Amino acid sequence: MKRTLSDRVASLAVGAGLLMAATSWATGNVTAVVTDGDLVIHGDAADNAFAVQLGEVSDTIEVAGFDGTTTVNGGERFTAVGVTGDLRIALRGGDDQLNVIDVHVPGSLSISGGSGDDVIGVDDSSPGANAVVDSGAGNDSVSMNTGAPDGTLEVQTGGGNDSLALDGVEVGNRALANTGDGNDDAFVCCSFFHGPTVLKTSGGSDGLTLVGSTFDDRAELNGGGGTDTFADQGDNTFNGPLTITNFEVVE
Ligand SMILES: [Ca+2]
Ligand SMILES: [Ca+2]
Ligand SMILES: [Ca+2]
Repeated sequence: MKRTLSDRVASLAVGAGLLMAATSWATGNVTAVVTDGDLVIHGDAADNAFAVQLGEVSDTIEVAGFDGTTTVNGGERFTAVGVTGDLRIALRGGDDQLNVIDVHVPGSLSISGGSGDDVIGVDDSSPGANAVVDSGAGNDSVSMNTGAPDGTLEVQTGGGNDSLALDGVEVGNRALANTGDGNDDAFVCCSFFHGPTVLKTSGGSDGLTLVGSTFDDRAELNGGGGTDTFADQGDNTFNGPLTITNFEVVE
C-alpha cells in the first residue's frame, strides 16, 4: 500500500520528533565514500544518527547527520555523485538511527546495524537488485515500505527484543525475514511476495501479525522456540503452498 500524502506528513512529523529527541545523544562521525560506483558508509562506535536520501541535485545522494551532531566525513554532509552500483551501510557499535529515504541505486542495498539498539528505516527506496538488512545484536527496530521489486529481500534482526515492520513492500524473488532470538514483534502489511517466502520469529516468545498481503509462491510462517502468537488480520492471499508451524496461539 502506497502511503498517502497525509500519512507521509504524519510520519515526517514523527520523524521530526525523533530528530529533536536525537539532538541530545547523536554523536560520532560517519565516513562515506564512492568507490567503484558503490556508495559505502561506515558508522563508528558512538551513537550515530543520520539520513541517506535523494540529493537536491539530480543523480546525487546526500548523507547528513540529523542535527549536525553526528558528522559525515568530519563535516555536516556528503553529497555522493556517480553512484552506479550498490549502497552499503555498516552502522557498527552504538545505538544508531538511520533513515534511508527516496534512494534508488541500480545495484543492491545492504545495511548492517551491528551491536547496540538500532532504529533503521528504509522508506520509498528500492534497489535495482537485492536488499539485505541485518540489524545485529541489541533491541532493534527495523521498518521498510518498499522492498526489492526486482530482486530478493533478506531482513534479519538478530538477538535482542526487536520490532520489524514490512509495510507495503514488494519482493520480486525469494524473501526471508527472521527476527532471531529474543521476544520480537513482526508486522507484515499490505505487501506482495512474488517468490518463495519465509517469515520466522525464531527463539523467544514472539508475535507475527499478517494483514493484506499476497504470496504468489511457497510461504512458510514459523514461530520457532518459545510461546509464539500468530495474528491473521485478514485479506491475505496464498497462491502457493502455505506452512504455518510453531505458533502456539493463533488469533
Ligand atoms: Ca543492533
Ligand atoms: Ca530478536
Ligand atoms: Ca519464537
